[in-house]
Amino acid sequence: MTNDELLRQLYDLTLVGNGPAVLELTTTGLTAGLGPETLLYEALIPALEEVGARFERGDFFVPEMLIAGKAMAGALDVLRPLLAETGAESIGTVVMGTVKGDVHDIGKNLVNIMFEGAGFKVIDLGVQVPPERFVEAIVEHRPDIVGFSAFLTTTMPMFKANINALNKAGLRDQVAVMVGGAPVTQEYADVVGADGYASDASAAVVRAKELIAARRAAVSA
Ligand code: B1M
Repeated sequence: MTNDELLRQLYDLTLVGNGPAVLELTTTGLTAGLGPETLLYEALIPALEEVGARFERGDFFVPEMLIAGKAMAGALDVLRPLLAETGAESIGTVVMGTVKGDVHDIGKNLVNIMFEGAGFKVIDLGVQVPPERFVEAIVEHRPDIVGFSAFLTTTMPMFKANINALNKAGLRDQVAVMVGGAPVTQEYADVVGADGYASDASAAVVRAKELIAARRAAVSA
């Protein structure tokens, strides 16, 4: 099988949510010398995008989305140590969570993996995280950044609710707020008063480093 055929098969099998075969093909791809990023960005993520498109058209329903998501999550478990390979000292701490009312976590987990790979310490609060839980975690861990993920237009307003909770707790100026998730835009991030936005996991690392550098420069000025 050529690499192109392998990627095509991985895409097709993720699309139909064949978890065991996705796992096997991910391992085969790595053995054949394909990089973890290639498997992610040229097969796994495009397959989930197509799942979303089919769901919107009414060709797929929630169970199909669920099994495709599970297949992708299984592959991520295999790719995680390779994507997060780093000997670097911690360059900052990030508290991350998917906002209240939202159970999507694949995108958040991928951002966490890339953060860890870049040398951040990540405290993952999981999904459906209420504002008060973010507040508690900030008090406990004193992170440089708190990251909110939202994947539904109906849960994006939780960004504002979370920021209000930080303001109320007197924590807003102690932490940089980053937001992201499929329906989120830079414009929306600006409207809710977030400090940073990124459209994908790699961009999230770049933006997080910029935010930390800016905060440290402000402190030492
Ligand atoms: Co849902 N779902 N889902 N779903 N699902 C979407 C998000 C949807 C776009 C599908 C569609 O209609 N095209 C749609 C939302 C529409 C909208 O609001 N605009 C949708 C819907 C409607 C729903 C339900 C309401 C369906 C229903 O029940 N009728 C329901 C909601 C449940 C809830 O949360 N309350 C639901 C449920 C589910 C499943 C549970 C079945 C499953 C989730 C499994 C899981 O996550 N464990 C699921 C799935 C799999 C999807 C799709 C198909 C794939 C999501 C995914 O993992 N993408 C999705 C369609 C799509 O996204 N195209 C869809 C791959 C992932 C790598 O990308 O999540 O964008 P992404 O993450 C990126 C960036 O967003 C960014 O970096 C990540 C990595 O590059 N990023 C950040 C993320 N967080 C960041 C934080 C940052 C910075 C960047 O800083 C802090």
